[in-house]
Amino acid sequence: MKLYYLPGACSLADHIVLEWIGQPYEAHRVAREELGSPEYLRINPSGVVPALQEADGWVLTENAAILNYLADKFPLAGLGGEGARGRAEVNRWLAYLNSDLHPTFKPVFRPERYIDGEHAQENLRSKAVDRLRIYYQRLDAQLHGRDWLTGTRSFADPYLFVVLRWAMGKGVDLSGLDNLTRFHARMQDDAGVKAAMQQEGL
Ligand SMILES: N[C@@H](CCC(=O)N[C@@H](CS)C(=O)NCC(=O)O)C(=O)O
Repeated sequence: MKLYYLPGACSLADHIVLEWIGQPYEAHRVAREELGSPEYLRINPSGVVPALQEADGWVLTENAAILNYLADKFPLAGLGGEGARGRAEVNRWLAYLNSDLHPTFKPVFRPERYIDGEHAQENLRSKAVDRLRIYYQRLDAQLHGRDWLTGTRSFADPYLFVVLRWAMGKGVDLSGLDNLTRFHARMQDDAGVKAAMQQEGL
């Protein structure tokens, strides 16, 4: 298995999951300028990371699909929740992270993709940063009395870790969200998280 990643991007969630699974894999760093190259577009026609390639050449894209696939392929790792409801709970939080919270970062990272003019871009960026706090408040409440989003470790947790790193890097107000702060510290201490981050040069 080969994971295509950009350092610190949402692909870090898959990277951590691969470390937690503990089976052989290759991590392939994609340079930002390679994302639009014909070679990489053959791997992921959207020109984004992550992509996961199997030894027979089959490629899977879309983070939510990759994380579910890894959980199904390696059930002993126990990252996909218990039974139908357990999996649904994991996917509930993954969907929240992947389809609500993550897209709100897009105008924070690249406001010029959405609006012209420096002032308008700053305004958009700052509104998105404010909006993000609302998402983190809900996540903080979910972590009340829990070490992991669904109570047991799952593939949703590394995704939360990734977007927490972004929030810290982009000045999202996380004050008072102590469950999130503790979660971030626990994850940073985790051997698999450390290994993935080290490989990505973070
Ligand atoms: N829908 C895709 C989105 C992936 C995505 O947004 N990847 C970002 C990194 S977190 C990316 O590669 N961005 C490069 C770019 O937009 O130029 C998924 O969930 O896998």
